[in-house]
Amino acid sequence: MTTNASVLAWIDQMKELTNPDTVVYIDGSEAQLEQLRQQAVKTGEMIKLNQEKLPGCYLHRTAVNDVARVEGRTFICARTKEEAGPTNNWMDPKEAYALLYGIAKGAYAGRTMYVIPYSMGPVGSEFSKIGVELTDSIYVVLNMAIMTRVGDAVWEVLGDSTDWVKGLHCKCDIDEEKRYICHFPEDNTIISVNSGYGGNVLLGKKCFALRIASFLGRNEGWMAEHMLILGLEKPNGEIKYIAAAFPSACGKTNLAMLIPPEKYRKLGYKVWCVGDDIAWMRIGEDGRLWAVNPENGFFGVAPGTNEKSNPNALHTTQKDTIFTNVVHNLDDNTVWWEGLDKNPPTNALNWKGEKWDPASGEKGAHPNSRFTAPAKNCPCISPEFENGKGVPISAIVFGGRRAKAAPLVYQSRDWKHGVFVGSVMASETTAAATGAVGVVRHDPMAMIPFCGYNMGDYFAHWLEMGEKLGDKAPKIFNVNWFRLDDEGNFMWPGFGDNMRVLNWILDRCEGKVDAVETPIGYVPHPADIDIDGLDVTEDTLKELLDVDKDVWTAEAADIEEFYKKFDRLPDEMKKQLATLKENLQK
Ligand code: GTP
Ligand code: SPV
Ligand code: MN
Repeated sequence: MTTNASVLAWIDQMKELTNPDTVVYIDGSEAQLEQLRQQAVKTGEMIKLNQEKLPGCYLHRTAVNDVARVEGRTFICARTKEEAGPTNNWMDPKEAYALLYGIAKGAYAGRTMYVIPYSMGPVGSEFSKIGVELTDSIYVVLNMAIMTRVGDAVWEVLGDSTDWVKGLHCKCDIDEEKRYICHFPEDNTIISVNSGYGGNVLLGKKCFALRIASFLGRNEGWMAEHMLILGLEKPNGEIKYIAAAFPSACGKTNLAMLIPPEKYRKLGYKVWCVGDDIAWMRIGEDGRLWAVNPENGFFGVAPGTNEKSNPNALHTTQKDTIFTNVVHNLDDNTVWWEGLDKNPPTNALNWKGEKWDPASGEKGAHPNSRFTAPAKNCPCISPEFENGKGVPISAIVFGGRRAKAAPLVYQSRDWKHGVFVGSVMASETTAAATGAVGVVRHDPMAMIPFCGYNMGDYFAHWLEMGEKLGDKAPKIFNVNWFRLDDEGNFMWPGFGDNMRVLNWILDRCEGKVDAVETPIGYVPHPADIDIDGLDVTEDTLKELLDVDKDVWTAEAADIEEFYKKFDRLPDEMKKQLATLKENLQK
């Protein structure tokens, strides 16, 4: 419990509003969490899985209409529409409070209010931040207890400070028409109603650690980014750190937990996972950029995760994990999803809880089904994971899902050009958000759904960070694992073999290899990407690295169109676009 006056006053106000039967403070103890698990099993909110095969694991199904983030119903309620900017939905804060308090009124009647004190980043670290989430969902409590650091230790660190983020979540009736995910950056407040799905309701994650934190970062001179953080250990024991931003369901978790190809493993290469989704980065005393993963677990995409693609993730989910919207194998009370193996269970329920026949051709798991697993389960979790100072970043990598256009990898000419490269990212949409899948959309820095303020100002903030970092700035790259051939097959094997591209990236950072200058930046000499032992021919590699002038001329026109949206586009970005167009005409 806490004696913090600002917290207690707010909880009183929210009690008055939501009218719960009881209030339970989450203390972080295993005993309390276990009691909640039992309660959730009793009510059917969770299914206890085979405890011999999957100790501590549970299955949860969301409502059928509530399976992904709802970007159309996510709002940045800054004081003015201009502050929210052209890429965010905006609602006037007064109106938003009135609307959402109206929906939340009496929403906890007959229910329990759970009070979750949580820390983003190690508890008590200088760079960590505290939030309090109120929820009427045990599923949310149990997920937050995996994804963040929860419990009494957080109250102790908070003391009587008013520097914390308020989060109110009400399940209500999971009514799509009344679903709102609202952020009030000027008030450090988040309100989420009528959803029970991850990114909409685990308020520490996208709502706080990206939308609110990006706003705080801009004001305080640091960055909150949709990035994985990995450490690449070389045979001599040296570890270099890379941060990479890919849009949702575009390969962050997979890259973060990469297992190098056998040949590299034998040489002594190893990848350490610091984070798989979010990076908070600030300039350290040494002038370099340091990154912390504010989370404590992984909320990962289940489909496609298997012993070959991501054995580390699979291993991570073998205990103390909550699975959401996957297949329930009734034969042995375990779980399954598309791409796990070639033996779908025949006696099984699909993600909706209906009897499912794998021969029907229908998917059993939802494409955005997820696992929530503790970071400490991960076999390759970095020894620096709990280090609140973070790790120094050598390279920043942007990437998306592009069938054509973007080459396997290229390097920006400098930081400013790198900001441009990030700003013109485009990627095919995925099942992580509701709406059409496979449509190419612009997604600067993979932050389109997560930037908590005007994105023109966000670009300016990136430019400013570069000014401050000077020659200590990480080098900026772009990758694309998803290029397709004319038959629609991936041209690059991806997954563990992405290590071959990371090697080139670090070689470039260390000035070890030359590159080919193209209109869009530096591309590798084909000989510098190791394809030894791969099914990739030299011709394919050349094609993967090809920068087609016609395609990029069309791309430049498209960027110009996209940029028109921005009311506060820094001049530097316009200059960069002009340079690209010039380069393409040479
Ligand atoms: P969020 O959690 O939504 O932010 O997603 P993420 O960026 O962490 O994506 P994740 O690593 O979970 O990958 C999403 C999907 O892309 C999975 O189905 C993967 O199997 C697939 N994928 C990941 N890496 C590669 C790759 O290198 N090549 C190919 N072809 N597919 C990949
Ligand atoms: C994403 O969609 O980018 C995720 C999952 O990482 S969610 O928590 O739903 O945002
Ligand atoms: Mn994500």
